[in-house]
Amino acid sequence: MSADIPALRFRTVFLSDIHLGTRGCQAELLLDFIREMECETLYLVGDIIDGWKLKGGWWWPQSHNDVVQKILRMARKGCQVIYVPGNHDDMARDYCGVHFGGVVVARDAIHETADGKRYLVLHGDEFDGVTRHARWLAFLGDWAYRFVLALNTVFNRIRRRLGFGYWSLSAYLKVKVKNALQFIENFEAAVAEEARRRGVDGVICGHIHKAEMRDIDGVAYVNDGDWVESCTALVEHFDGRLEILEWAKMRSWSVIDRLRRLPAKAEEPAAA
Ligand SMILES: [Mn+2]
Repeated sequence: MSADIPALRFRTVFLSDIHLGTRGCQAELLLDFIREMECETLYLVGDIIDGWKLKGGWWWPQSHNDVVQKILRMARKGCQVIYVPGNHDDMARDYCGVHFGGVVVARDAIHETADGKRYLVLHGDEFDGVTRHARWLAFLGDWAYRFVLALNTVFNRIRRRLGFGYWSLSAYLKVKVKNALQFIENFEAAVAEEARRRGVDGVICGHIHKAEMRDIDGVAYVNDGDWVESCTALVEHFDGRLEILEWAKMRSWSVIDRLRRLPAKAEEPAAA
C-alpha cells in the first residue's frame, strides 16, 4: 500500500465473477484492490471459484490462494462476509445457511443501504435464458467494427478468387452483436422484474460480466461486473451512495490524479 494514498473505506463492497481457478482471473488486480480497501460488509455475488473448470484442469497459482486467504482474513478481522454462490460455484449452494471461517453462505440476500434502500442480492444465472455465445461481441468498439469491414473486403476478394459467392462477415457479426445486446437487455429486465416481485427498491447481481447501474421502470438495476474482463467492484459509501469502481482504470492513473480525485469526492453531500 502506498503511504501517500489513504485506504479506501466503504460501508459495503460487492464482488462477483472472480473465476478463481481459471487463467482469465485477474487475481493480482483484485489483490491490489483488497489491499487498498476496507469495508464493514463484503458480498461475494457468485462465480468466485470456477468449479466447472477446476474439474477439468488444475490452475491454482499462489495469487488465487492469496485472494481466498485475504477474504478469510477480512472475515476474521470483523468484516461481515456474505457468499451468494453463482452457477460456476453452484456446489456451494448445498451449504446455504452454513457459516465457515466467518463467511455466511446464502442463496440470495437482502441488503439495506445506509439511506434505507433495500436491494435483492443474487448472482443472476436463474434469469439467463439464452446461451452466452458471442456475448463479447457486444463490447466491440467502433474501431473493431471498421476493422471487420476492412477484413470483410479482403475476405470476399479471396472468396471470389476461389469461386465462392459473397458472404458478409460484418452483417454476420452485426446480427451477433444485436443478439448479444438483446440478451443483456432481456437479462437486465428479468432480474429487475424479480426485484419488483419481491417488493425491494433494486437488485444487485453479477453473472453477465457487465457492470451497470441504471433504473429499469422504477427498479434500480445494479451489476458489479467481474474480475476477468473489466475488473470492477460495486461499493456503497457511508451515505448509502452506490458506485462502480473500475479498478484497472483507477490503477492506471497517476498518484496525482488519484489525489486530485479524492477532495472532489469530499465535496459531495456529507454522509447521513
Ligand atoms: Mn455466472
